[in-house]
Amino acid sequence: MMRHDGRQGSAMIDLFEDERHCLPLDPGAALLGGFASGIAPALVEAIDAMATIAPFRHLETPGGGRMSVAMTTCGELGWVSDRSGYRYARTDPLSGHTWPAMPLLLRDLAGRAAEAAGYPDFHPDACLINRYEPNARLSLHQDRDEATLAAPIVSVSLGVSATFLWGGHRRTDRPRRHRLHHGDVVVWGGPARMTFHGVDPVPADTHPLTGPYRLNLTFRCAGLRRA
Ligand code: MD3
Ligand code: FE
Repeated sequence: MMRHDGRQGSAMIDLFEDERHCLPLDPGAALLGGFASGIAPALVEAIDAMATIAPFRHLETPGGGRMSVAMTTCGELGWVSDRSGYRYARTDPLSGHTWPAMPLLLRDLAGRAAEAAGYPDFHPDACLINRYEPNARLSLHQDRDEATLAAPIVSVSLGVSATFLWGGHRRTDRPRRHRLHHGDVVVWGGPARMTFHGVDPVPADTHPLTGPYRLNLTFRCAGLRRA
């Protein structure tokens, strides 16, 4: 298990024992290379099924633009936007119904990844699903609308590879870049939770499971949980 107190010791050695599979990106953040590869076909199938209930849509930005990334959600809370701003909502504004439930396969993956990165007891209530068509991008931002910033965010990449950017705690901190591939999982928590991050325009390419798309799942604790 990873530790996030920055202290040197034998636990820090453990963290490097399989560097290909658990690479610390920053204190609190870890890349689990290929962690989801084995279940990727089932994940893509689950996403397709959920998208028939809550279709992918290009959200409107508060400035009146249209996001190049198409999104949908599963879980109790979904991500919505309009001219008044972004927020989490219990129902899909397109249907008026609750979002599709988060399948056990997804919940279990998120819990196992968080645990492997040093965050046991991760119980997300929202899974945002991003779909990148060729040239779609996500500009540098922080994820700050979750009520529980103590919990990490777990991200799963599927399909076409993309270049992920992450900087520091200020927008102006020069971002570093790392290529994320099909099956890669990244966990961001603790001191890394408020890192500015984004995705460079996704290249025109095809993947056997997703065709022209890159899919990304982000698991979050968005709401205040009741005891
Ligand atoms: C670092 N998604 O949905 S995932 C998003 O690949 C989002 O679709 C990107 O940023 C994507 O908000 C990046 C990696 C990620 C997610 C959340 C983070 C990195 C993060 C939160 C804090 C710091
Ligand atoms: Fe984000």
